[in-house]
Amino acid sequence: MSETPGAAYYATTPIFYVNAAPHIGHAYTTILVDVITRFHRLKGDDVHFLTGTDEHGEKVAKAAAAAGVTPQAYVDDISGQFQATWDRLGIAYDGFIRTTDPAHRKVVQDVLQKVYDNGDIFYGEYSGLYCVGAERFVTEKELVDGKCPESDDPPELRVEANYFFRMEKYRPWLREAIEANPDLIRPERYRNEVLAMLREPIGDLSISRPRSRVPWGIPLPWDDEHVTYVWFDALLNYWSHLVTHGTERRYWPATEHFIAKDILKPHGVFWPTMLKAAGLPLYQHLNVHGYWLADERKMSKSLGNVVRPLDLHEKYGNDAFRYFLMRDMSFGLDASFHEAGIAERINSDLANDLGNLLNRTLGMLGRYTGGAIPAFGALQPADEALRDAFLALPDAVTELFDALHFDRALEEVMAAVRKANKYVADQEPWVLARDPADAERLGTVLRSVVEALRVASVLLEPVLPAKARELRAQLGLDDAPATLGDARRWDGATAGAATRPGDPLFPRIDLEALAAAIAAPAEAPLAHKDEVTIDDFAKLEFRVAHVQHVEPHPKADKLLVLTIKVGPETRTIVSGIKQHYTPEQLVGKKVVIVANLKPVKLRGVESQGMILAAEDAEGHLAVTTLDRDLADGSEVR
Ligand code: ME8
Repeated sequence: MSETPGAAYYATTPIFYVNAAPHIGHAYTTILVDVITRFHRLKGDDVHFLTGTDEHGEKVAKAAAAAGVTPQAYVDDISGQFQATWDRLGIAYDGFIRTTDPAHRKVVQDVLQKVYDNGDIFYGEYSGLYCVGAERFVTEKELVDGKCPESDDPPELRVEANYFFRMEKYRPWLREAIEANPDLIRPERYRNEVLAMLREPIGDLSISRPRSRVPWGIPLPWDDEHVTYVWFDALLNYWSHLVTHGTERRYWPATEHFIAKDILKPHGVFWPTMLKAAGLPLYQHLNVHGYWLADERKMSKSLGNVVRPLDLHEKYGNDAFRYFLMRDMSFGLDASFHEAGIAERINSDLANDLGNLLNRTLGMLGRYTGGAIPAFGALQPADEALRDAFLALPDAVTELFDALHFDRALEEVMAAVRKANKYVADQEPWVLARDPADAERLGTVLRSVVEALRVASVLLEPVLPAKARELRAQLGLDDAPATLGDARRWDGATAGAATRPGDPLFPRIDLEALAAAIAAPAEAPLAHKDEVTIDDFAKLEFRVAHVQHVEPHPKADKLLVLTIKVGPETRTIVSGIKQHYTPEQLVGKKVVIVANLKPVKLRGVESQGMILAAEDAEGHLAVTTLDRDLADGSEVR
């Protein structure tokens, strides 16, 4: 157990591909790192939490082409969606890296040059099976039914002249390093998988792509006809971020990488050999978790079975959603995602056990002490047993967190909370309250429960950051940031302080109504407007307009100013679509406008018409375009 104050703790998520919006798989790793970094902050460690987006590569270039926008506009948009999602979910990251940042590109080029100068990069020809979904060459042996195990896509045969990194040369060293360091890759099954990969030649790693075929990437510093292979670029994010901020000595190699098993090979084989060749020490741990499955298959955008984190956050509340993710997956193993499971978990652990203990305690304090926290009297064996159960938790939880058993750590805390509920039932404060001679005893019992709730709230705070503080606020405890030391004392509350009861922390979810809603999602009826006649409709003039130029409104955050051509006319339209489109995405589009709307000034700029756009219930927006090219100015009827 490391409880040295100020120990460096650098934790990373993968940097996610920006070829689609985040789903709960991405949210899980990110929330997990948020939980563990909050726990290390509680311990007083010197924590740094990095996440970000992986923006180069063929996969992203293809996705941009399919969306009909430039790669840069595309990556700006999706990277923004990742950041916005993490912000909405309250993820307390310290750094968000984008591989298109010039500072990152420079570090990648510096490392490449160093490895090249050392003679570990050569030019050669290669033929092999390449999977664009996984962005790597795969071996025949890895294929499952002819498909890549990671992406479920069939790979394509490629013959190409490229630069290669002498990865095979480092295989014996890596095997020894993993063997000498039993928990470098954990849990053990993944360590064994990597050792199995290293039993046979791993080959050299092609680290470039001809710019003529893949223009979207970081040019090699010595040959700009080639760009850097996306994994060589991406893995270096963990290092480049520190170099850019001058914190590499502070945080490297106190590095904890968190990934799912899909990207074990790049992190367990490519990355350590790259570090070695660059003269850098190995990371501390590679922590590998399993998959969230939907209908027994990996949740992934290509399978179309994704669940969006923001939907669950909205529906169940952020802390409850986090609790479910951490409680219902055993680190390293796969877990099935069922929405009903979230509700059951919330009802049993959070509403019944924890919420109920808080509510009945607040109720009794209100009735018996006028809402004041009582002082302890002499402790009886039952009080001591409760105290000992709670004061054993900080060590138990630390040990389980250090071993990545988040589910078991939460179960330990909840088991203690259930003991506290039983303690209340056994001590019967409502009986003690009847006789003034038992006033001191009543105080001791209620105070013991207050301390139990307080200690539980500190240990749950990494998982329930908002609700743990709310719990303490309702108990009238001061709101200074908690430390692990607060969970090691049984006298943290102040006698006489006033409680501040509020709404239930975790309202119970009606499981029957939920089951019915999941079985048949009720679609709300459309709210129609009053009927109009054909003559009313004929008063409106719609026309095709060609977007020429777009710029942000000088005075408003959400508005864009578009210059459009409508036949012989050029007009200005101000539109509130800035959160949904970049200027590059709009220029060149043919859109439909209302052409006879009376001009209005919007924050000082005159708008001569309106663009038609659709918006769904979740606030996604799409402007109306034509499915065939027509001259601008054409009338739409
Ligand atoms: O691989 N269950 O990015 P990526 C659990 N850019 N976790 C899941 C998951 C699921 N069903 N699906 C995705 C890449 N994840 C590279 C990484 S790092 C230098 C470059 C999570 O967008 C999990 O963390 O495909 C997994 O490792 C990651 O998303 C893959 O994200």
